[in-house]
Amino acid sequence: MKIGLVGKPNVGKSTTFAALTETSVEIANYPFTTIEANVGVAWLPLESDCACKELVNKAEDAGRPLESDVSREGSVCTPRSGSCIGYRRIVPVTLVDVAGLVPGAHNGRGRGNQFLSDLANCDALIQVVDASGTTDLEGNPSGEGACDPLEEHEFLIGELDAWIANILTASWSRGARRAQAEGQNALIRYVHDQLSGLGATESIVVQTLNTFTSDHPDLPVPWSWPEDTVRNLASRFRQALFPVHIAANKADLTEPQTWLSLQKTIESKGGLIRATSAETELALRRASKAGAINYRPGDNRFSIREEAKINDAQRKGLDALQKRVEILDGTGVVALLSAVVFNRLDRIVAYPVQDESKWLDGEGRILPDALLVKQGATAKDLAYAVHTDLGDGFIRATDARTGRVIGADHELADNDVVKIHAKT
Ligand SMILES: Nc1nc2c(ncn2[C@@H]2O[C@H](COP(=O)(O)OP(=O)(O)O)[C@@H](O)[C@H]2O)c(=O)[nH]1
Ligand SMILES: [Mg+2]
Repeated sequence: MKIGLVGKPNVGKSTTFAALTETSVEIANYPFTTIEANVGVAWLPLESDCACKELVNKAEDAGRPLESDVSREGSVCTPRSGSCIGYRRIVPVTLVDVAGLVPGAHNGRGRGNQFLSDLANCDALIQVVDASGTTDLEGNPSGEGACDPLEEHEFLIGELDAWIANILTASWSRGARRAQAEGQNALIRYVHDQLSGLGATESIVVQTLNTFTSDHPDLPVPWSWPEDTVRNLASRFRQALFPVHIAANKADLTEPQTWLSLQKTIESKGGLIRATSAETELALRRASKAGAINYRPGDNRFSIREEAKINDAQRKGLDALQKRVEILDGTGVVALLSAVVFNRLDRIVAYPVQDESKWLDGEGRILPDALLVKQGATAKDLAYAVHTDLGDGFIRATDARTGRVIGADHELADNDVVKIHAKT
């Protein structure tokens, strides 16, 4: 799972990245701070309680309660990566913070094609916009009303579409001529060759070409498509490859009506938009790390750990954060990422185990892995997600909750605990 943070310079992409990945990156109030893309891991809380809660309940019902460290707040699992406290299990999502996109990037302006290719293989993009509208399209601070968030979005979409169009048009006539000689499959092969570097699979290519031609029944044969038609097709590929959602950032500086028109546009295309304050999320994570507050990322509140230990200045700062969090109902940052992953990319969680009765792996770890898989994924897909060998050697699986045997094509449900039997 990989999500790209995109947008013009100076909107809060790096702040969002730093908050979500808890790593330090350069943040500054001028354009072009980020030169190389930052890549990191955001830990996202699952929507439902970790499956280890069931083990705890079962043991209790049987009169043999499980031991758990006080700091774990009941959790008994042993995650190989991430953590689980109070049954809130966190899973990794890769984030990419690319350099700000400036007008003309598809023609090589600014960092040009480099940052466009940083987006390759992202499952979705989150465009961070400056909802306060106080920076121009190039990211220069220029006072209120400098830029409309809708304009920011349309510019970004335009750059992405133009980028893909450039790739497709570069040798379209050659590819289409091959199709003239060899038929539709040659066209599919050509487009797939051109776009596979961006993460296009053959099935995406086939599907997108099919819907495009059936939506335009009057189109001539591909080898005589005018450039405009190829550009429209490129736009369809952009939508299929890079669905865009919006973080209306710096929401702490402004009112919701500033992004209302963008909201209508993005929602009409099935995208999500959330008001965010990356700066607030970053401050809360830092205060929490420093031991000043109790804050669980994604919560809409926090508490001061030890009132006696903070001075007047810190108290003032925390009061200001408290106000922001109340007005915005949280910082929006984790909520948006979570909605993108679970509601738009349709990820569910599955727990592969080796011991189906105790839910352990070979080394005695309890529910060691919580894997995000696509809704509709099968038992065999899960095997491949664990390891190629497990997928290749797949024999059957067991639903560890019911003990029932399930076949390769069995569709997984959210929170399934599964033992995979494979030839080794
Ligand atoms: N008020 C406010 N400022 C923010 C917020 N997020 C980022 N900023 C500020 O906006 C400026 C640009 O942030 P940065 O993350 O470097 O933007 P990038 O160029 O998009 O990566 C910095 O001065 C940040 O402190 C926010 O949510 N609210
Ligand atoms: Mg940056």
